[in-house]
Amino acid sequence: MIEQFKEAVNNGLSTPHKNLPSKYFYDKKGDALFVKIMGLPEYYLTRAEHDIFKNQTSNIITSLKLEKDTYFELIELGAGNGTKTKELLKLLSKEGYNFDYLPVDISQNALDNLENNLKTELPFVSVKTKQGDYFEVLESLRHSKHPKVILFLGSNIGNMNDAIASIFMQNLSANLNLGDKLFLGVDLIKSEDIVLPAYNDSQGVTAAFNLNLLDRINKELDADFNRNNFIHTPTYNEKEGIAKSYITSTINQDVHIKAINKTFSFIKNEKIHLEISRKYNDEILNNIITNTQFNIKNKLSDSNNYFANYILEI
Ligand code: AVI
Repeated sequence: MIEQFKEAVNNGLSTPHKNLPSKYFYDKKGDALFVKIMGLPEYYLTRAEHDIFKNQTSNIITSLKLEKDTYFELIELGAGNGTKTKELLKLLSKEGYNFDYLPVDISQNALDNLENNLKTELPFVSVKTKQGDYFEVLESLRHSKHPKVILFLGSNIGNMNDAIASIFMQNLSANLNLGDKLFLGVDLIKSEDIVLPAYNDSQGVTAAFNLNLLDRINKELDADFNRNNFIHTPTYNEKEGIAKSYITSTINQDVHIKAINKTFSFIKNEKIHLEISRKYNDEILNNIITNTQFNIKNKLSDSNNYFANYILEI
């Protein structure tokens, strides 16, 4: 784990266009800051998807063509705290559907918390947590011939560029069988005045979330980044529908990373690219699934039409 982190930091800071992968945002502090982001007034994504789960729950069940007497596995990739999914679990359980809920996460701790919470809140739902990498878990489930519904929510696919997203969808598709479904949450392309503030909130939580990566490098790789010498400078290109997070060096400076045994120089105004948050429409999703067995079957949107959950079927 630490070796991979070291390599990613070294590679990312050794290229002319410096970058650091956003997957490393999520240490303990980063997890807590992300929970805070999800509750920010400017961060509409979580609320919009929750709106769909809360107000269109029966619609979700109908669109997924679930049948009461056919057992299925409901598999959630990157389950988090399951707030949105609970709306669906509640109705499925109340109406007597025959299913197991399989939340998949890399963090056993996140899964334990979710399992305990569900035990008290929804005791009649059968929960089978699966710790591990998404594809390892899917591979292990592949041979069970039970129908599967995969949940991949929260616009998590948006943190992949289009090439990676398309490989991800090909892998996913290769691990599913005819009739299996994917319920995919994506943020929709919309104007800059709505998207940019979501990544540049007035309380500075997103800035802290991004700059926390420098603290993580300091802590885990014994570096001497001074986060006060960097500022959070996100962008959004409305035409392509891509938000990008950068941090910008405010001075000429050198940073030494002991674990890599290397000093990295930053000139004033030099940017480090951290994250991409891709926004979608039908055309972009269709391009991404070109080389897969998936077909788009349906789409549910929130009342503001900010966010969509697509139903894809193999
Ligand atoms: C997890 N992911 C979908 C978030 C997003 O909107 O791209 C991560 C995030 N970055 C800044 N704010 C939220």
